[in-house]
Amino acid sequence: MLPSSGWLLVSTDLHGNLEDFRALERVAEDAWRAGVELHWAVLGDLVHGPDAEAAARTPQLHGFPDDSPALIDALTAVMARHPGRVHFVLGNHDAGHLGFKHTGKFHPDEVEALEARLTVGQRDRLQRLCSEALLALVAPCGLLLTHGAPGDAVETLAMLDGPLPPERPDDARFRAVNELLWSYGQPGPVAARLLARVSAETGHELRVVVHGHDRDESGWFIEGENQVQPVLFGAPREQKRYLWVDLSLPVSSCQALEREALRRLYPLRDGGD
Ligand SMILES: [Mn+2]
Repeated sequence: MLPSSGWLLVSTDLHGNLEDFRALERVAEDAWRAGVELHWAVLGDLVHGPDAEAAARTPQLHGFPDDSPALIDALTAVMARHPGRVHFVLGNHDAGHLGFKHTGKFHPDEVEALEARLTVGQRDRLQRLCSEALLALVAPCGLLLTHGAPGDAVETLAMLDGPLPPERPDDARFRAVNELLWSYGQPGPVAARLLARVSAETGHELRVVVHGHDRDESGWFIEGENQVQPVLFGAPREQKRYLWVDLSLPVSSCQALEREALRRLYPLRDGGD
């Protein structure tokens, strides 16, 4: 649960992109230095970057080195410098390192491929990041923040609590956690039902799910009038976006969020946005 004052920086999938992480970190550090009460939500898929073939085939989208090991160190360091201000939400790629299904986007087994590159210290730090990660964050101004787009399987946020991965593959909690980690988007009415349930559970009127996991070359999309994604990974450099949200003002709609909170990670040179 985030506070109902201050500001919130929301960033989505990084997939080992250290340059994007450093750009976000500069935004956050500048704000903290200026005395802003800033929270930073990192919405998962920190690790697992492109292989050489993807970088060569689509350089605009994948032409960056896979700096996943350095990102593990960098996120750990910023969390230590600013206790309670940086919130890591687990992604399906990160979850592979906790014993969830291993992903195979850029390597046949990305969990094994990354762990083979890590020092003992980095392996420990990755374990700690993932085992202490959140599955969802609530902003009382009206946002539910997750990696994937949760739906009907997530009956309550409380049911997500407990050891990961869930032990019995047939139970409701297993379905809920995996739906939250792996879904690309929900039909509007499904997300509306979810938001209504979580609003009743938390006592805050939640209107929009902000998630990661997907990609879009325009750097931003709205689904079902109640789900949004600002995109970093999978958008060309000039379209990469993050959110900068005033936690004290109620969010009325996806469009209001777009108007008031959507920012480019690398501002255009002519100053236009
Ligand atoms: Mn993902």
